[in-house]
Amino acid sequence: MSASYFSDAFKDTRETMGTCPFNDQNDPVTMLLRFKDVRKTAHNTKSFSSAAKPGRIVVPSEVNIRETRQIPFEVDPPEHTEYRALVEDWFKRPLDNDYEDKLTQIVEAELNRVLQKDSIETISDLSLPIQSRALTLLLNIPMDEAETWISWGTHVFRSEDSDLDADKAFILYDYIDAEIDKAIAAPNDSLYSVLLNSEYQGRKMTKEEVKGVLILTFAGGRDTVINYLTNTISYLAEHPEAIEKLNDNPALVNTAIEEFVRYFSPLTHMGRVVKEEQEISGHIAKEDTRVSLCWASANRDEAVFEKANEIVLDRKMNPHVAFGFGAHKCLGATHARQLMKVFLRVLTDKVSTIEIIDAVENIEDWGAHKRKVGFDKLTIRLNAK
Ligand code: HEM
Ligand code: EMZ
Repeated sequence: MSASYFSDAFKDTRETMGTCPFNDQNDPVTMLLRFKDVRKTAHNTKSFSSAAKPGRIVVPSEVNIRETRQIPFEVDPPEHTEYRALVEDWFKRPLDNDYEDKLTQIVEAELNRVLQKDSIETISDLSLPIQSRALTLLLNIPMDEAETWISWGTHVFRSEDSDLDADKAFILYDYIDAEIDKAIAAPNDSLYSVLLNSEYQGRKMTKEEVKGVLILTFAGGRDTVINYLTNTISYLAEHPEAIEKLNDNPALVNTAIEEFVRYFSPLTHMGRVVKEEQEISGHIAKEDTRVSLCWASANRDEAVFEKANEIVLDRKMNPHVAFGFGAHKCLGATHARQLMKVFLRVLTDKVSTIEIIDAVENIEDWGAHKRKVGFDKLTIRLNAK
C-alpha cells in the first residue's frame, strides 16, 4: 500500500447503515456518514446545537480539559451571527496582495532551508514551521513569536501518550491569557487588540470571550494545516508527474487545493448536541444526545463524487465539506486556501522529485472504524530542480 493512499474508512457503513455509534468517554455519539445527512444536519442549527457545555461538540469531547467557550464555534445563531460578523473581515485579510506576498516569502524561506539537507522529517522540519510562521500573519504579530508555538509540537491538546492532554492544553491557555494582558497594557494592531476593542451586544468583548476566539484560532488551524501540507507532500512524492503538471499550469493549482482537502479531509468530524428529536437515516437522534457530522465520510460519498477515492487534480464539480457547511463553515478557510496555493506554487517551482524514506501513519480510532488522517512521521528527501 502506498503512503499517499488514504482509504475510505467509512464506505461500507455509510452505504449500508448511514450512521454508526462511537462511545466517547461515556457520552456516546452517533456519526452521520452520508453527504446528504451531514449537510442537512449542519444546516439545521435549531435542532442540532453547537452551544452545549464548552468542549462537548468536539469528538473526543474536551469537557474535561477546557472551560472556555470557543467563539464563534460553540455558539448558535442568532448570537453566532453577531460574533461572526465581528471577525469575518479580519479573516478575509489573506486575500490582500501583501498577505500573499508575505506567505510566499515564508514558504520560500522554509523550503530553501530544508533543500540544503540530505533528508528531513516533514512535520517537524517543514509543515509545523510553515503553519506556525503563517499564523503570525493571521494574528498580525511579529514572526519570531512562531518559535514559541513550534516548541509546543503539533497538537495543542494532544501528546504522544494521550488524545486529551490537560497539561499541554494549559500551556496554550496560559500563553493566551498572558498575550491578552500584554495587549491590554500596550494596544497594537494584532487580532488580540482588535478583539479587545470590538463590541458585542453594545458592550466591549470580555477577556474570556477574546480568549475563546484565540484558543479556536490556534487549535482549529494547527494540525489541520499540518496534515494538509504533509499529506500533499506524500502525494507529490508518489505522483512526480503531478509536480510538473501543477508547475506548468497555474489554473490547475486552484482545483488541486480543493481536491487535496476533499481527499485528505484533515478534520474528520465535528459534533452537535440534539435539541429537538429527529430521525436521520433510520437513527432516532434523542434530545441531549450527540451526533457528529463526518466530513471525511461525506467527502467520499459516491452519490455525489465520481471516482470519490481518487485524487482528480482538475475535478470540476467539487462541493466538498472539508471546511464544513452552513453557519459554522471554516473561518480560517481563506488563510488555509491561500497557504495551500502558495505552498503548491513554490514547491513545484523548486522541487523536481520527492523520495519517501520512512513513513509512520497516524491512524484515528473511531471504534469500528480506523481512519488514516496523516502521519506521525514522514521522512523524505527533496530533490531540487
Ligand atoms: C470551523 C476545517 C483551517 C479556524 C471549521 C469547520 C471545519 C474546519 C470542518 C466547521 C466546524 C463545525 O461546523 O462545527 C478546517 C480545515 C482546515 C482548517 C480542514 C485546514 C485545511 C483553519 C484555520 C483556522 C481555522 C487555519 C484559523 C487559524 C476555524 C474557525 C472555525 C472553523 C474559527 C469556526 C467557525 C464558526 O464556528 O463560525 N474548520 N479548518 N480553521 N475553523 Fe477551520
Ligand atoms: C476545536 C476544533 C475546531 C477543538 C473547527 O474545529 O479543532 C480541534 O482540533 C480542537 O481540539 O478544541 O478548536
